[in-house]
Amino acid sequence: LGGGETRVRVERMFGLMDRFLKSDPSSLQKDILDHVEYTVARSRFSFDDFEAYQALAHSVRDRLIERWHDTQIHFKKKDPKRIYFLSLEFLMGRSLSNSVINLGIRDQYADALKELGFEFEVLAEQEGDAALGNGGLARLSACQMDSLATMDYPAWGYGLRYQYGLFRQVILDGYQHEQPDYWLNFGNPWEIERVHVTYPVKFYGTVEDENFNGGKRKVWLPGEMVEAVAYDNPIPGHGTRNTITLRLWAAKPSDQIDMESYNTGDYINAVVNRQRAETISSVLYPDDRSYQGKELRLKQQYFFVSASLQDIIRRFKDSHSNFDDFPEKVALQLNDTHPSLAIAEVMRVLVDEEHLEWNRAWGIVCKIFSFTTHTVLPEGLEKVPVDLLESLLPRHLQIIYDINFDYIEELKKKIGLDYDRLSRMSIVEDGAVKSIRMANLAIVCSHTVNGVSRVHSELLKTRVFKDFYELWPHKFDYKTNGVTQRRWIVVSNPSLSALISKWLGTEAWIRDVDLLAGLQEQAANVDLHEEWRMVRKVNKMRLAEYIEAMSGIKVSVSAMFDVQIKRIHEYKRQLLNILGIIHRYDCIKVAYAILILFQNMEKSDRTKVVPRVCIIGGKAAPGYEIAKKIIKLCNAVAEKINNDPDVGDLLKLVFIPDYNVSVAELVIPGADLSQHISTAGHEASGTGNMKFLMNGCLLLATEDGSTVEIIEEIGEDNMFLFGAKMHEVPALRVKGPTLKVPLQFASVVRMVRDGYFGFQDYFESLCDKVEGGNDFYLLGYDFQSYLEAQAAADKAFVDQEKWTRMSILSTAGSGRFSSDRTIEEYAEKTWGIEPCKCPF
Ligand code: F58
Repeated sequence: LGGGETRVRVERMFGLMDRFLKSDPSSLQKDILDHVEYTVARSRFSFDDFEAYQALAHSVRDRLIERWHDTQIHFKKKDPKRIYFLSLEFLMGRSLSNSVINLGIRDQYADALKELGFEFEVLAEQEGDAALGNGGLARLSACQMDSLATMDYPAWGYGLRYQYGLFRQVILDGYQHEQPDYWLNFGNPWEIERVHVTYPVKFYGTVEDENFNGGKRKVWLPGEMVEAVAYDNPIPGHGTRNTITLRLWAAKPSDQIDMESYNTGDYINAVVNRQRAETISSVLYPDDRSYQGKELRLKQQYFFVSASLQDIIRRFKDSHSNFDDFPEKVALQLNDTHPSLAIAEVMRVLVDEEHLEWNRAWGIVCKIFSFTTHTVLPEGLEKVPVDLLESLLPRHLQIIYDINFDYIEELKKKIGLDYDRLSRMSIVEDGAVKSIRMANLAIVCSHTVNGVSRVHSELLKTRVFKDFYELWPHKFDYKTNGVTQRRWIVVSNPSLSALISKWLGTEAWIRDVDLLAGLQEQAANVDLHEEWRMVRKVNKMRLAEYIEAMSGIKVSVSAMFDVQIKRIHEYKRQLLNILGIIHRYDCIKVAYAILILFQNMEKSDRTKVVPRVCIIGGKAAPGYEIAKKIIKLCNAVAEKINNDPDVGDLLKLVFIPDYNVSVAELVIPGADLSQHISTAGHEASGTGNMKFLMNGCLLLATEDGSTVEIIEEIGEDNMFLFGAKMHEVPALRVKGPTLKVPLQFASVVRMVRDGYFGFQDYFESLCDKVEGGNDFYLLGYDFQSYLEAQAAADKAFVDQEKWTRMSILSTAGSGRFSSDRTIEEYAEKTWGIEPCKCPF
């Protein structure tokens, strides 16, 4: 406390405030109604569901802010080493249910709302998704934030507040169309705009030499300046008061530039130019395959990196004056290569602005960065054209060249003058277009290079980054991905969650997911079986209602719900799934023909067909033609099958449009079988498989990515495996055109080629991709074993007791795939941080 006057003021403030907001029903009701009246500005006697949602969200936000303040004060007081998680993408989905569950006040809110005449679930449906990311990498970041908060780690997430998130997918005549996702249209109650937390970010210009302390130093004279404004999103932990920050930056015009134009009278142009600044954070790039050297994308990367580092360094300098302590207090995690300009930026700040000597700055940089890569595809590795970097960030290019020079000199000492290898390992690529290899930069400057599953790490070590592994084996590690059971069981599958707690006799598994293993002992218990099936049926009914509302297709809940939901990629092989469905359809048709011919049910296989509802969902990158054709084929096949009276309930195919986090929350609990069928050696990890597993869905899968580790946990008897193994794939590709392909494969592809599903010309190139020696992803080769795995799934499904046991064992074996485990490994092995629990 300061002087007497301050003391009086503080005492008065304490006297006025309740320590914490209360959470009994009438306090909650009062809060909600106050927000209706004063925040939403509607009469408390007349407001609709959406307005009720807004008021509810604001009342939850108040409680979040309270905890968030306490946490930040606590972190500040304790000053622990912090982890700063830099990611260009976060796929958060909805916040309401997750927040009230983590805060432990969901039931109180539900009761309070009931008395006001509202259903919590109905209001929760009003919320749109925050979709600031493309796919797996982005959703992983969101899961990891939940775990960081729950496990009390002193963590900050940093990213970009895109005005348009991932495009909305609209299906017209079976084709994908993209529409902008203006998710901020109706306001966003989950963020807090920090108008005073702003930093200038510089671009373009020139670098000059300036006299300094008897020597020279570099000075960057920027040509453009933009302001970064912070938007804080509190992330509550479960069962703890700790609430951490996801800080997203929005670009605003800077007042420091363009004043000249105002003064010279070019008012209109000055205003128009200012709007250019905002485009930096306007839109998320929707391509999750390859990196295109686009200037705006590079601007986005630097914008968020520069603002985040100014913030991080400012926080460090608040309580430290010596940069040698920086690695004791700061760990910087690079989520893929997108934020790797941070390396050059830290060097620039330390050398040019803080005037540290180069080698001292370099010593610090080498201790603070860790890097995780999420892909095995060489086209996923970013390369930034030197020309582009030179114009946008001239000083950073110099720094990268200097880093590269020192590093190559050291490398020569270690490996000699092996010029091929030196050139492969160089940060600078001398090709037709001279470029900076961002992955090489990240590897050289990070103390740890992580893969996202064991086999991914092996691929990195033996193929993608082989040269680096041989040089620095100690840098390479992996942390198998995980997902948060809070969102993927507790929020999205409340009935299963209650059932698990009942049978385990505790809710402790929500924070300690290894306890799920306790279900193994009960896997044969008939009472559990009955309740388990009941829960699954209710979830299937919920999904069936959604399907009917969305597509008009009625599906039977006694059929097997077979799901493949993920981004559309050739390597993920949705096409294999569709061709398998065509084969199934053909078999049903043949069985029907026999039935008609012989008028004899016995002779026909029709009675043996296990009814299926096949569900496919996912977005294709807007420029990815083949992926778009796969979506169209799915819809064309669906049209044919669903309207064929010979088929009836035996087979339905549904394409779920606009797949996103909320849709996943609905679909996953209702799935019996889910497909993870990438060509072996292509999926770095996969995390969808983990979500399905937690929900007791059986997996039909190839031995790829994290599936290999799932097999070790639950055993291959509890899933349906097929396909070429990773080590076989290269040789199979070499054999290419001479590979023997089953007749059934040729026959289903022929049906597509011959126009059985229409659009003959349009599908031709799709068929060409899997025939005539072009079958890079080995659909033809794997087709036979795929059908066999499908047949095994059918057989198991008929035996409901067996199926239920497998389902229980899936959930029971899912403990290892929690992001809590992943984060603990990162914290201990990579970041060197410890929990810092808020005591209140
Ligand atoms: C995904 N990668 C992986 N984007 O495909 C998936 O196996 C993994 O489970 C997930 O990350 C989380 O680790 C992903 O979403 C990319 O890998 C981008 C590809 C294009 C260049 C930048 C990375």
